Amino acid sequence: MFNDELAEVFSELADMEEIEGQKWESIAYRRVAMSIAGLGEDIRDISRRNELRKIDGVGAAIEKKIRQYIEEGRITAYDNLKKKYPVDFKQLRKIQGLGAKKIASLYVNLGITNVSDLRVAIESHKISKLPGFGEKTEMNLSKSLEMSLSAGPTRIPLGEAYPDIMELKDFLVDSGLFDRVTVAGSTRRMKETIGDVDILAIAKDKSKAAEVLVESDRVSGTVVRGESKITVNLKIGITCDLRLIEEGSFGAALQYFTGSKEHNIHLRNIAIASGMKLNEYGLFSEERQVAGRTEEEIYSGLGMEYIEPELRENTGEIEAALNHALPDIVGYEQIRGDTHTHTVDSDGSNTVEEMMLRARQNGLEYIVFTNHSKSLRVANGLDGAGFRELNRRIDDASSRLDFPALKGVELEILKDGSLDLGEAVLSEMDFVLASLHQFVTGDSDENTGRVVKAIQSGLINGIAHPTGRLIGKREPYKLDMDRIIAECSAAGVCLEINGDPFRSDLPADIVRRAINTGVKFTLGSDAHNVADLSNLRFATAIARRGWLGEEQVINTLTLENFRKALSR
Ligand code: DGT
Ligand code: CA
Ligand code: CA
Ligand code: ZN
Repeated sequence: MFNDELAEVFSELADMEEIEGQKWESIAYRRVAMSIAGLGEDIRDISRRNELRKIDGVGAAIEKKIRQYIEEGRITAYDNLKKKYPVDFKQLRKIQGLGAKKIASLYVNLGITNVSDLRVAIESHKISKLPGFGEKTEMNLSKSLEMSLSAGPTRIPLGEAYPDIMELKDFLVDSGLFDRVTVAGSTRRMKETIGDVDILAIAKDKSKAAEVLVESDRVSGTVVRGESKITVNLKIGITCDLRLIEEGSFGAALQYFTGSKEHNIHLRNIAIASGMKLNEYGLFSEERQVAGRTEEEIYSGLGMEYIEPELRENTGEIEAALNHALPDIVGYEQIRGDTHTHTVDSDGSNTVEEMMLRARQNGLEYIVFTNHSKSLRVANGLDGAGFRELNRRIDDASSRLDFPALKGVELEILKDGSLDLGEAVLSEMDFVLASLHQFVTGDSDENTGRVVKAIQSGLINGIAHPTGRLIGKREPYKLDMDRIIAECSAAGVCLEINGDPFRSDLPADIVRRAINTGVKFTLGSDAHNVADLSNLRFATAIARRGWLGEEQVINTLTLENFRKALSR
């Protein structure tokens, strides 16, 4: 990782020296970039043995630069040139047909620093008018851009990145260099997947603050380091933008960089319609800033209610806020119990006791254990006798630890829609979630029929991860979700919102579709170990993004009322 990062710095140095007309420096840097990228060991170890000069292309001057990078994480010559060319070379170089010279010309003439600037310029046909480009080059660039974009930007499930993002934020806070650090963008909206991380901060000293981010061990290298925006690569495989903001416009910047883009565009049009102007620096009336310090000021300045970040997708929230009719969405701290958890007794890795202790630590008031049933062999599913034995241990642990634990099951829906365990043992369970894991076909009627039969059995409380999707791996099952929602509503069976980051199932748009049918929801982490009990937060985020109120979520109930709600 360190080698790649350093090699990239030398590649950019080569690009920039080429632009500067320093042909020999450029060739030398490119050669050394290649040899560093090809090293079989960490260059820092080579440096420790004092053997840098043995690397192909490394002379005294370059050795000095490598040492500076190892010791200070920067190279003076690079920083100086980067000030002149604040361009994302790495990203632009990937576009077929763009070399250093062309990238330089695009920057100098059109201010293009990254792929999205390039796209805008292509769409407005500015490229073809540049000397040395022409219409044919513009068309070719347009094609290569399409290609590189259709390879798909990498997005990762929020829950996969979340611990790293929180760690990064704490790192910045603990550095003492900032008066304020806030995560914005899709992470703040708690979107199921994120494309990059956006952090806003008020720095005590901008130049020091710009340096500190790369020191975090979550960071693998710098992409662009400017005056007030620093972009770095994170080890989890996406980039992070840190923007340094002035206090007087922090609220406006937070509003702007939280997005979504569609939400922002709609807000800006409302500002314009009332003779004002809205941007990342504030809300302005006749050039006078009327709001900017806080987000609340911005929304109230536009004559509307404050809108929670999770709702900011331009799907009706702005109209509702103008009418003071936003829903009162369920809060993260309102979830009292977790209704989907596994232990070592099927395919989990912690014991019932360990899971209970962590659930209590996380602030929960109860936990439901839902191990797999016998037909799910790969997950070591339990039969009736197995569950009876487990349930005795759950009762025993619950009274020993003085923490409420409910006996449940994640029950296989069999091929013909019947259930994997008999009525007798199910009647001893507090909570029954039914799941479709096996024999799923491409036939929607068949799949839906099995689920509906389970719903109508009168033996279950909820349908787990209803669509069956796995983000980045498996499309949702072919199912008639509207029929399933209607059947659940009629039978008093809950729909689960599963907080496993790769499931995020139901997705928020389907939750939103179901909110007025009377159906209830149950939120579960689907944790298979103690750490993943925190995934309940992501289930709650989906509920919020689906506009759910507290009263529509059964595990916001106190233990006593939750038990009452479970009568089957
Ligand atoms: P992501 O990163 O793809 O998961 O999604 P976001 O929403 O974090 O998008 P990102 O990182 O490109 O930009 C952060 C926010 O900045 C975005 O939510 C809204 C704002 N923003 C970015 N580009 C534009 C734009 O062209 N117009 C407006 N009005 N806002 C923008
Ligand atoms: Ca983002
Ligand atoms: Ca961003
Ligand atoms: Zn499960």
